[in-house]
This record gives sequence, C-alpha cells and structure tokens, in this order.
Amino acid sequence: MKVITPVDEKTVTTAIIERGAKALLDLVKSDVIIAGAGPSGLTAARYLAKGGLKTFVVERRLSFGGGIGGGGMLMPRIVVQSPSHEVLQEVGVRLDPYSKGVWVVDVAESIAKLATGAIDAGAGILLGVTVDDLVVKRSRVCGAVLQWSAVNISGLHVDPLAVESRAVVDCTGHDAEVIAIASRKNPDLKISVPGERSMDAVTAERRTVKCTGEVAPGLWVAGMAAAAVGQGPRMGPIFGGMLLSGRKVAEEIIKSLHR
Ligand code: 48F
Repeated sequence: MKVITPVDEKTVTTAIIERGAKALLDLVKSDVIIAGAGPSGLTAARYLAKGGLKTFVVERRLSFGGGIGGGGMLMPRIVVQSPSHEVLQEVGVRLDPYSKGVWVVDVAESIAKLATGAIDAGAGILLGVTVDDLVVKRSRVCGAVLQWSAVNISGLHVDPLAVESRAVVDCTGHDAEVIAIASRKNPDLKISVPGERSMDAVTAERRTVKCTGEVAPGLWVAGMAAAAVGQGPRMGPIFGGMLLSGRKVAEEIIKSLHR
C-alpha cells in the first residue's frame, strides 16, 4: 500500500485561503454572471463559455441542479422532447426513448453531466453564494452584488461585495428573484415579475423559450424565471424548455457582446 502524504493543518489552511482568494479575485470582473445553477443556468454557462466569454455561475445552495433533482414528484426521471435532447446528447446524457420525439432521462446523470459540461467548457461555478442585488448605473446593469448564503440565513448584518460583468442572467427559477429585486429597487429599469400561470405544458415550453432574452440593458432572463417574467404557464417535470432557453440566452448574449 502506498504511504499517505503527510499534510499538516497549516498547509491545508494556507492552500485553501491562497487559492480560494485567487478564485474569488477572478470573479471580480467577468463577461457574464449567471444567478442559479439549475438546468437553464448550467446550459447557458456551457454555451457562453464555449463562445469564449468569461462566465461564472453563482449558486445559492451548496449543490447544483436546481429543480432537476426532484424529478417528477421525486421519481428519479424527467422528460425532454425534440430538439432539446440535443443539448443533453452533447454532454453525454443517455436518452431513453419513450415515444416519437420524447425521451426520459435520469436526474442524477443530467445534473452531473450538465454541470461537468459547463465546467469543462471553462465556466466557473461558485456554490453557497447568493446574488443579492445588482450594480445599476444610468439604468444599465453592470454587475452583481454577492453575499455568502450562510450570512443571509444567519440574519447577521454583513455588507456584501459587488462584481463587475457585462451581462447578468437571472436563472433563479420560479421566483425570478434577481429581476424581482431589481424591479423593486429600480423603477427606471421598467421590469416586473407578474409570475407564472397555472400548468399547460405545451404552451409553457414554447413560451419559456419565447420570453427568454434581455429584459433591461445588461440584464437577461432564462428558464423558469423567463416564464415568471413573461407570465407563461408552469410545465411540470418536462425540461426541454429550460435547456433551449439556456441555449437561446447564451446565443443572444454572445451575439450582443461580440457586436
Ligand atoms: O429552479 P431551477 O432549477 O431553475 P431553472 O433552471 O429550471 C426550472 C426547473 O428546475 C423546474 C421547472 C421545469 O420543469 O419548473 O423548476 O429555471 O434552479 C434555480 C437555481 O437558482 C438558485 C436556486 O438555488 C436553484 O439552484 N437560486 C435562486 N435564487 C438565487 C439562486 C439567487 N438569488 N442567487 C443565486 N442562486
């Protein structure tokens, strides 16, 4: 058996602080900050990073995947339909054919591979951090205000830190949390979150993708947050709209920032 390399506590602590601080410094200025590591956020991150943009996903929880893990009423499967299956195929998720143009996929595999796809493309994912607010100057979103989720949960008064980015994407799901905060604080941005409508899966999938895009200068929306902003219906455990929405927002941001 090989001998375990002895590493003392001081080395562990120094390594973590040195390299952790370096990783956080890298976040200070980026092209795109995505709030939320659910299916739409992870998909957007992969295409944005592939498109050459410096991209970070900031996720409140200590895990990624958002609503994927809950499957349909905790059954470990979700459904995707054509052409969204291509997004999963590209990251190697195995598709179980169910009916014409419809596939069933494993939730754990989807979470793992969507996240790996984003990371391998070059995107960073920061866990345990909440997008608390935005940096807004002359009616333009220029960055995100970040806070440790643990601080928010504790209720302690700790000032957050702000990072600069050319685009911020709200992929926070049903509450469109970032846009909701921005709309309360910045009437000049002329945005609102009327919320989603009751379930209608077919309409919802189309509408989510349609409502994806830039909602105010520098502020973008994708996934379920787009349905909440565009008053689209909810759709339950069919995820094609989330993947296509993530891809669409990335394509539009790439076009806009490369212009
Ligand atoms: O909810 P979520 O999975 O959003 P999505 O990508 O996908 C929606 C589907 O999962 C499902 C559905 C489709 O059938 O209806 O709900 O639109 O992922 C949102 C992620 O954002 C995180 C949250 O923890 C979750 O992982 N989040 C929420 N608010 C913040 C946040 C915030 N302010 N800052 C950072 N992360």
